[in-house]
Amino acid sequence: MLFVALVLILTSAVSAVDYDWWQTALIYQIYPRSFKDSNGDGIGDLNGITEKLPYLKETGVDAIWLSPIFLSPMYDFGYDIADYREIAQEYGTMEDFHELMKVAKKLGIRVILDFVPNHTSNESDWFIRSVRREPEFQDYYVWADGIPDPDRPDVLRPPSNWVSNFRKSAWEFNKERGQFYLHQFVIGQPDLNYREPRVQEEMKQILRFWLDMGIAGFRVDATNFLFEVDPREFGGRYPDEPKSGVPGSGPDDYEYLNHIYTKNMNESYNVVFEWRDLLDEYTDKHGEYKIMITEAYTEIGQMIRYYGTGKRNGSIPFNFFFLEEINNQSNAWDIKLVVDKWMTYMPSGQTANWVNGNHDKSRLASRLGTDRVDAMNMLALILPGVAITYQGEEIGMTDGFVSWRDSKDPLACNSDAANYRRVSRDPARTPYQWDASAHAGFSSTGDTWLPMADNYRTVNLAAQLVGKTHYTFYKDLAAVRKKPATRYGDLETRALSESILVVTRLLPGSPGIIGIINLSQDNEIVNLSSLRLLPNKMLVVASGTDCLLENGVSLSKAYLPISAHCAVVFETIENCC
Ligand SMILES: *[C@@H]1O[C@H](CO)[C@@H](O)[C@H](O)[C@H]1NC(C)=O
Ligand SMILES: *[C@@H]1O[C@H](CO)[C@@H](O)[C@H](O)[C@H]1NC(C)=O
Ligand SMILES: *[C@@H]1O[C@H](CO)[C@@H](O)[C@H](O)[C@H]1NC(C)=O
Ligand SMILES: *[C@@H]1O[C@H](CO)[C@@H](O)[C@H](O)[C@H]1NC(C)=O
Ligand SMILES: *[C@@H]1O[C@H](CO)[C@@H](O)[C@H](O)[C@H]1NC(C)=O
Ligand SMILES: *[C@@H]1O[C@H](CO)[C@@H](O)[C@H](O)[C@H]1NC(C)=O
Ligand SMILES: CC(=O)N[C@H]1CO[C@H](CO)[C@@H](O)[C@@H]1O
Repeated sequence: MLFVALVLILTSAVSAVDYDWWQTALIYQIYPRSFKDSNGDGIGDLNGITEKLPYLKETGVDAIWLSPIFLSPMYDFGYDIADYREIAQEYGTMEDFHELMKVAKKLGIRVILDFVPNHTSNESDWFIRSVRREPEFQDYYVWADGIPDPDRPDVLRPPSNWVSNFRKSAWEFNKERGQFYLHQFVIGQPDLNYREPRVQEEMKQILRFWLDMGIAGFRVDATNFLFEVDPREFGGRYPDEPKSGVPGSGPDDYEYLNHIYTKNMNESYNVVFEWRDLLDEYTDKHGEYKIMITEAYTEIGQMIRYYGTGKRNGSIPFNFFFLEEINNQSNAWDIKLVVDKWMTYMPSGQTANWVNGNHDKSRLASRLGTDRVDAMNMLALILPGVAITYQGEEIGMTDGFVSWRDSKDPLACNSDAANYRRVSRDPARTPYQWDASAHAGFSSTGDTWLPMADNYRTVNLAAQLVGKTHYTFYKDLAAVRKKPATRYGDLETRALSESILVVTRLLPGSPGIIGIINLSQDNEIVNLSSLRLLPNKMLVVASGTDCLLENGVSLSKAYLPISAHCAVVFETIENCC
């Protein structure tokens, strides 16, 4: 007896550090400005999020990732931070944040914060002191002298030809300091200088500040822009970038140049590895693994390096291939290749992740069509690893219409009335559609920061809580995700034809999980007899809006009628294998 008790104590001491949770986490991205407005100012806020946490728990979400909630002049809606340790007033107070943490903890929902290390706001105290050349802050930003114009010596040209992601020169002259500063994004977002050790130390202190409050980790913004080339390698000057030759691009366009000196510098990876080590200190202290997910839109070889090396642990780099390589015409073969691509390049033993949308991209239902929403949600939730849902994907929200006059996104506003719709991210950020009441239950005022999407009276959560809906399917998927085979089972993907995609997850000693998608217009019978390890009898456990099969129906693997546009998940009655 004593021995058993001792073993129990020892095992529970070991499992006290919850290392595993993140490897199969369902993470829900909240764009706070558009989630829920609790005080009637037309802008979402922290108390609104806290109010809706029980709904997220009910849905089956493990963690929420909050897009930036920090003090910011909001030129880029929080991705321009004035003070990393303060909450934006329009989102609430530090007390509100503590309350959110308290409620989340009680419900068992982990909280992940957005960390935006690539730049601060120009209203940051650091920037103001750097402009004044205060010794401690002098080199916090990337400053450089202008080049006198040979024709007009009184005019200074920018230090190099670099172009901002938001068009035009990436250099802005500051009169007071008499130098140019670098901004890879908007003018109000000066780039931090990671070659200054003080900056690196400061950023680590910020990570500690929030970790000490019990958050579960960070999503890190734009890690591939952290470093620029070291000017010391070029005689103290920043070198021009070569032209890319992209047709139709002009000198003001970001695509015009090949960004060999401002992107994907090797030093960026080391910084991420150091942050990983810092997070690991908290893993033991808090008895829970701290997650880090990094954003870098780049090619796969560069992305994969964020996972780490044999010697250093790294982060989970966002897998953006669902966003970039699947469209409304993709067939089963195409989708299989996109899934396999990540699984192929990912170093063995690492954790995959699947992303169907975010605040920068057209929404899933608009990008791929409403009839593919269930299919893509199913893939994200039954494939191995982390699944990330952008708010609204679970109910198939589409992009809203935002007129030129109502536009708020700097990408749109830097464009013009004729072209803004091509670049605007506002349509993917219209407020969450809770119900069919005025202002979709998002706010008590009609004066919301962005207009509601027109279809909110039909597409909303309240209308989908019961019956065969995107939401009930999503909820069933979230439940399937908790099963051992979905968490730990081996993965196989098969395209049985141009239109039938099959995903199997098999784990010895557990019932198998099988997801099937029919992308065609025609009804077909699927015969999975060739999957020999798969037990014969199976039950429907999640059935999408276009499926005729109901949950609980039992079928043989040799005869599975899958209707058009159906996404369906089965669980085998017997254990595999
Ligand atoms: C910050 O930049 C914006 C332009 O993006 C400008 O309007 C504003 O005056 C700047 N503020 C400071 C303090 O430099
Ligand atoms: C960057 O690192 C990679 C991989 O370690 C290496 O192959 C490459 O030469 C490095 N590039 C530079 C410019 O140092
Ligand atoms: C990487 O992390 C794992 C588990 O989190 C740990 O066991 C391992 O020692 C770490 N490796 C390095 C090189 O830090
Ligand atoms: C597919 O997407 C393209 C490009 O967004 C769009 O023009 C087309 O109408 C869409 N087709 C369908 C069938 O939705
Ligand atoms: C897929 O749906 C189409 C359209 O209803 C149907 O004809 C076809 O038989 C279905 N495929 C399978 C494998 O069930
Ligand atoms: C399914 O395929 C197997 C061979 O792979 C075949 O023996 C069986 O008859 C097929 N079943 C049906 C219902 O078509
Ligand atoms: C890749 C990228 O654009 N990352 C972020 C860096 O900062 C800008 C401006 O704040 C954000 O809009 C981006 O999301």
